[in-house]
Amino acid sequence: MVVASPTCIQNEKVLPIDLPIVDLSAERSMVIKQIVKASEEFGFFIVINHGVPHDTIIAKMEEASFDFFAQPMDQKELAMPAGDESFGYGCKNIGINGDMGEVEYLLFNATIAQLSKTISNDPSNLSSRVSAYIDAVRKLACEILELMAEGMGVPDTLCFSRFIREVDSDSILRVNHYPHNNNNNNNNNNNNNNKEGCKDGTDKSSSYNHTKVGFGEHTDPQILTILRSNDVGGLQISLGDGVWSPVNPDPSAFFVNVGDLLEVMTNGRFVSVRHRVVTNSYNKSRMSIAYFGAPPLHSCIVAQPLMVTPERPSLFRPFTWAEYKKATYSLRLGDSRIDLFRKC
Ligand code: GA4
Repeated sequence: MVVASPTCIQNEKVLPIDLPIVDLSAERSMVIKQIVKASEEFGFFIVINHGVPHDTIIAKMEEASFDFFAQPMDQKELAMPAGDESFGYGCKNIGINGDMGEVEYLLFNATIAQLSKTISNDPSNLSSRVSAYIDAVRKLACEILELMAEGMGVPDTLCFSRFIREVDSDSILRVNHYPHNNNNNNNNNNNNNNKEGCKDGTDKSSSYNHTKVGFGEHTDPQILTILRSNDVGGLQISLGDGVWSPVNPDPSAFFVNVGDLLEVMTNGRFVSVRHRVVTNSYNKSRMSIAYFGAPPLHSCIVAQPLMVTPERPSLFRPFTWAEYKKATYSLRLGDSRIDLFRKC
């Protein structure tokens, strides 16, 4: 439901709307209906009463992440990717094709065995907190994917979640730290005591004094994303035609994005949501943690047979996740990858 008229930010329309909220503790058949409706309409919904423990999992992960980003740059740089690796610390550069954002981040391979390699200097025991966090959000992602399959009437309700349950699933965890946008740099957030900018020749204190893109618009290539942030906003989802809806921050909730692969597996019934993060005018950093549930590299991605009918023939050609991932990394952040796999 529309609650406000559009306002212009950087020549684009921002239209706050009520985004779907799903209470996972509510009656099952209602939860299923809400999830399916939201995935078809927006490819996005907010999950509350999700069962992931706050104190032992979420708060510990967030605390260790803030500790990591608060370190001096030379310490953070020890976690920069080596060689062909893409996991580890990054600052402003997103991907390998020149995309930039007002963000620093940590990327983890969500395969447990890989975690300890990412961070060698790990004073706050970040790696073990990451493992516990991944375990919890993977379970949540599986639960949601199984509810989705049930809601679509698919007899094999594990048809989507099976991919991310595999031990060699190519899932990723990303921790994004968006330094705040105010220019007096008074650091009233204790967790943001890193005064050193990224080593790209820019001065962070002067480059953060007006709204900028924190993480440019894109869809997530994987199956499902489970995102959580602190109480600082910035996330916006696309409503189409250049209109964006801000997502109110809610640290007690998870934000769920349908990814490209789920759009393909539902033969276009669920939509992969375009989203972005803009820098905020809060006097505090935004910290978001995103789990991207992906299949193993060799998995063949094809629409569920039930979703292909004479009236709705299959929209995409079959492909492997490895093929899709290769296409993803050959393109810019905002490019549409899914279109490359559409049947003519
Ligand atoms: C967007 C979603 C995830 O953050 C990510 C990103 C990845 C990266 O940062 O390395 C990509 C981007 C994301 C899609 C297009 C390519 C690859 C940056 C980029 C320009 C980790 C992912 O899987 O795809």
